[in-house]
Amino acid sequence: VEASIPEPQRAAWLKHQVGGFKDKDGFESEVVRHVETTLARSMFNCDESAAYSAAALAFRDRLILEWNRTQQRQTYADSKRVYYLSLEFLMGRALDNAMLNIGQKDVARAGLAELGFRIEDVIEQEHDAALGNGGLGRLAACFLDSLASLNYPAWGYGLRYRYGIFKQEIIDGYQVEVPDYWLDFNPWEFPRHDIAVDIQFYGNVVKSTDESGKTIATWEGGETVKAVAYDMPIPGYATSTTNNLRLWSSKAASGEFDFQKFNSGEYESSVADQQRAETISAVLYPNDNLDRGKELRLKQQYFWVAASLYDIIRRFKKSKRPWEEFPDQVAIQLNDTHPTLAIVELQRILTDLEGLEWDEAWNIVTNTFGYTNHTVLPEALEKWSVPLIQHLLPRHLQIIYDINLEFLQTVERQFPNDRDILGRVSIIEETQPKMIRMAHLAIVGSHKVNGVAELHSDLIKTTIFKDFVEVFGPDKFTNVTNGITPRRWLHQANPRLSGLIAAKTGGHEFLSDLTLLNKLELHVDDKAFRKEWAEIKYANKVRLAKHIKATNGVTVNPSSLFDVQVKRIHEYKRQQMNIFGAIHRYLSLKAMTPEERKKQQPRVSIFGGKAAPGYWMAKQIIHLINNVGAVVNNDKDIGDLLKVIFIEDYNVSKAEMIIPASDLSEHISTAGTEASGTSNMKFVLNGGLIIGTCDGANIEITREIGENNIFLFGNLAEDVEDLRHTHTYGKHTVDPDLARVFEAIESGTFGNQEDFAGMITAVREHGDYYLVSDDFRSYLETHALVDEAYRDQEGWITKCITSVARMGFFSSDRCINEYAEEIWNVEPLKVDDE
Ligand code: 4GP
Repeated sequence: VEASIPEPQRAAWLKHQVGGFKDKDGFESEVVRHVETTLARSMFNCDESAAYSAAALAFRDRLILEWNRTQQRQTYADSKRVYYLSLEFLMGRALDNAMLNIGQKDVARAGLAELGFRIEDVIEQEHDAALGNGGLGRLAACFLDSLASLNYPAWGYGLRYRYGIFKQEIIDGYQVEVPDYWLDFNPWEFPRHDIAVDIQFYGNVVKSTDESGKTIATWEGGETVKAVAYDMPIPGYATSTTNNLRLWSSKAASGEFDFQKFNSGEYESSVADQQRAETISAVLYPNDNLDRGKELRLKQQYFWVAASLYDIIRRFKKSKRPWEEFPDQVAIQLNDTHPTLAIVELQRILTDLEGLEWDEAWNIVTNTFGYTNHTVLPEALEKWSVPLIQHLLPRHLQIIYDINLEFLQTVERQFPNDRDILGRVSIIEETQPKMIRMAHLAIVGSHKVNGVAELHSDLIKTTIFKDFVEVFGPDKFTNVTNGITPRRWLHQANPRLSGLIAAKTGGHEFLSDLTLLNKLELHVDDKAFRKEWAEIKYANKVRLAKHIKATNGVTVNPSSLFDVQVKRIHEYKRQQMNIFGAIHRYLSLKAMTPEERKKQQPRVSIFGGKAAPGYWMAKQIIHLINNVGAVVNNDKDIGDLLKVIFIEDYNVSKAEMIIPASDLSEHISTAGTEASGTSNMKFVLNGGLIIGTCDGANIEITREIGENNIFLFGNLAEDVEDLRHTHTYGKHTVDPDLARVFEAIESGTFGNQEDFAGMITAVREHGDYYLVSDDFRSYLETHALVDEAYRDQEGWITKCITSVARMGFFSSDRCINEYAEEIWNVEPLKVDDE
């Protein structure tokens, strides 16, 4: 049915076109209108939460108009689009971001004040959209911001989880998980009940031959679930481009089957079917850097990928182009291997449903996809068991086998005398049961594979994907170093610093071209500038200290050195080494005379982060941090010299408060394990220094800012394997300082020693896989250097300003432009701003 309004009636549409508010008055009247109509309240019953809802709705209305115009413009231009497929989008709050990106925060501040509200309190009402675990999900959110800000025609595709990452509560020092039901009121999403796709599962494959003798495979039977689209507008910064994030929600497909059940009185089972369908998009799996092959997770992956491809193809077909032009119109980026089934699904659609020949189809597929790898940790590399795929997606399994056969035949021709390489590169792992190696499938089905920082991209080429470099040649593998959006991570999180930088660099242009930060270096000796710089850092620390007082009940001195490690809790990220270091500091302070103590640099050791609910060791680490805090923070001998704080429920909006308040942040993973890290970039951009290992993006940060401005320590990635080998087969003695820390824990200083036995055994008896003992000495020595450097406040401020000035490279805008040029081959769509 033609839904477009005929020409004669369009005048009426144009006459009544909605504009969205233009100024403070317009904003206020929108807020009042939403309070009084949409929310059915009034000035006699409008609290901060209602004010938030109404303000959000006023901004949403504006965004959706820009969103519509952007989509019309992109459809008209009919140029190539990018689709970013990610199972995680860790978006955080949207209101502040929308106000800043469209340049209306001052209008909103003034308008809300006239209506009786403080804008900061209103912003605080919003529930984080926490549809992700950590780095991978937050990267996807930064990418969406950059794609829109740079005017790329781009869509994100993900799942609309009813429950995002759990809320963390700390009870008696232990992590307790509480469900995060975030959809109570979400003004930022638009349900598109008209955009629904039926997704098939299970069933079986029937083969037949057509007149020409060609084999036809038909996937029959099984069950069907409906995918319904929910759209979230993504406003670009200082541009009218507003892109789309489309999230799929699962619903029962209303079919005769359910209806019959219902009619025959089987109410319960008809409801059960519905619940089973809705379960697919119910929860985000709470694992970071870990794969746990659960059937429901595989269902999520196929459900999301199939719905997204259906949508992408529908859009492509509107242009009536031949299939061979698909890769000229569509670039699909696979954020990790989670969406790898899209490769198989597209091949299935093209061959089984559209009737293309295998090779023709495969050519289209491989030219469409790009794959980003985010980790080399073996426990994070996805594998799905063949029987499970056979059961859930029988036709896809056949196609995977066909892809593998074709692939292995070419490898065999290439390396006729090397039998072993076939087993190593095969998509199928010959274990019991057989497993599908998703990374291998992603590599074979994509035209580019990238890592996320230089070291990481080198490592994937020389370790986990070495054989594929031999097979495909080195050009298929590339690096795109991660970046962060300076809009959220500087302008929004640290408005005063952003304002000061604007004053010194000639306006806020640096937010669109972060390399302009280099102008700051001219002012590094400017006294007034340095003073204000220091005042801003202090004010940010005061704000964090207030939060700590309110939530932990501990008074921390904002003049102390704030030493922060906030990220998912993981043995490879080595929070255990950090807390062992804090214990060592405590023991040293205790052993000092009061005179000696006076000479020490006061510190606040701040931790935050979630442990996956099933990750026992990570939970032990949280417990130890809290127990150490309970002892140290109440020790009269110690006072302000050391405080140990665990901030509950670390998330994006807490990060926006914590990061600007840090003096020193810890990025101390075992060398070679952290693919990039992105919070390292956020901390430096906010005028904090880093203590870190030669790992991930720390290396490139050092190159950019200079090695005098970072505290590096520890063993290098190239030595890790040998060290591990010595631990296992040679002599392994625990560092004496670390041994003293263990003694204190084992003597019960921090509560029941049995609670922490696992952490100690891992180092002392189980080979110290993460090299905590090997790096402990240089870690402590480097912390001593930090203390010394911090005592020279002027020198410290110089380091901070210089570092910020040199951070231009780490904008996600740079990163997205690299993807666009090297991988996607897409151009921005110019916007003539009215
Ligand atoms: C993370 C990596 O651990 C982190 O180093 C990187 O910065 C981030 O991806 C974005 O590229 N990986 C994951 C994961 O979150 O689950 O593999």
